[in-house]
Amino acid sequence: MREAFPNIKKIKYEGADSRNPLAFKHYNADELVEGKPMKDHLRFACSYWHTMRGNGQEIFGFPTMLRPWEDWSTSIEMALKRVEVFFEFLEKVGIDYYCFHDRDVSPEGATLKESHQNFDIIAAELKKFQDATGKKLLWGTAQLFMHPRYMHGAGTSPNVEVFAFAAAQVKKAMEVTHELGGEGYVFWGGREGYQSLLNTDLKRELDHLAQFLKMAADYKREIGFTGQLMIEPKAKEPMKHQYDTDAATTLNFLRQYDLLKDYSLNLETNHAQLAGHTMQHDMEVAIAADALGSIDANMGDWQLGWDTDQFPTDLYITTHTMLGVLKMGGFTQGGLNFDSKVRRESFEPEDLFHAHIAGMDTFARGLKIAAKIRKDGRIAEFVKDRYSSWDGELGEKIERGEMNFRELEEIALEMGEVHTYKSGRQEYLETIFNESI
Ligand code: XUL
Ligand code: CO
Repeated sequence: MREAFPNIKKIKYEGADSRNPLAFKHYNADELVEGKPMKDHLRFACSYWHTMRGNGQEIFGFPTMLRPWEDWSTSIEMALKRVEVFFEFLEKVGIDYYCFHDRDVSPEGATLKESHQNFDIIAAELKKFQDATGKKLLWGTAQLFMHPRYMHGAGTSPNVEVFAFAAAQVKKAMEVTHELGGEGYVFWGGREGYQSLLNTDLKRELDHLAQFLKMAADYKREIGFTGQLMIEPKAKEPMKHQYDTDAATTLNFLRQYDLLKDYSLNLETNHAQLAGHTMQHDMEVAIAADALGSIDANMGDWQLGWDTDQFPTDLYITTHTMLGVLKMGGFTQGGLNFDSKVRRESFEPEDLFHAHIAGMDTFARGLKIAAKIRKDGRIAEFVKDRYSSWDGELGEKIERGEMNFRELEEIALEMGEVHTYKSGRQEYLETIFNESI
């Protein structure tokens, strides 16, 4: 096949002064930050669904994307051709990892058996290209939300036959992910929620979802898959309410059903926003529970109430995100997956490059700024000092669980009043943050 992007060569790092639109200004893969190459901190991944399957269609508009290699069909031939185009893209943009849903890469057949067969053909092609290029699968997943059979949910469907069908689809997707050496497997429950509580037995649905996830973890062990299993929270869209609403809700669900030993979280920036949080908030919650597995890197629009999946170009967000990643000691099997799509108006193939370069450069800067903030140390020092009263004998005893209310009352009566307040200095800290940008 002739090249899909004939006018584009491999994207190179040219430094901050470059005016070449098809060059990195900040992402320099092998440059060391805190002693580790940028590429190993960031572990960028490209999502197959947006990059290869996004056509620009939305509720008020037909497809806009110009993709010269596409016939927009669901044929196996087209699915095979897309794999080749995708790896050319990964090579040229310099991204080492990718993520997919079963149905993004291979077409649904007339029966489940046929779908499995299609998937096997494409999986073999993906393997061939992975071996030839050294590109790797960050995570795989099953698409359990587009087909009409999943309109009422998959793991939470009121119809047990749908539950069985979904289980079979996940089983296969996990097998393929394992074959392709995937480092993770994600569950995003787009239909696992409700539109109306009038027709919903919430307790029963949650019990079923937990059973579903337990079986998945058992199967993972059975086939010797060593990738991490992750839940991706999202508050709403497509459903009015989704059970894995945010980091805290999902962690609570996992704890309640004793699943936390087998699952971590794949947090997405735009999803945190839909839950009314910042990404920084959801990351802190996940990191505190030692459960941050991976990140879907994108951003939303605070004026809109839906998932715009924009490429991350907001330096504050990428800096906060990388501060969190550095704080947890870096990714192990996770990474930064661009679950991001070009705007409908950015319809030319070249825009796929501009968009990924923008995201990669913004994250590279976020990483460098985060490292600078950490090296400066004033913010960390301030936080440490803010809690310094806890470092005395009383604080340590409380933290060790060696005090009770009676003893604390005695101490408080003796004190009469608290006299040691300190300012929170938020504005000062925000200024230090800005100084590093
Ligand atoms: C949808 C979303 C999904 C998951 C994978 O909002 O983020 O693409 O990342 O199913
Ligand atoms: Co996502």
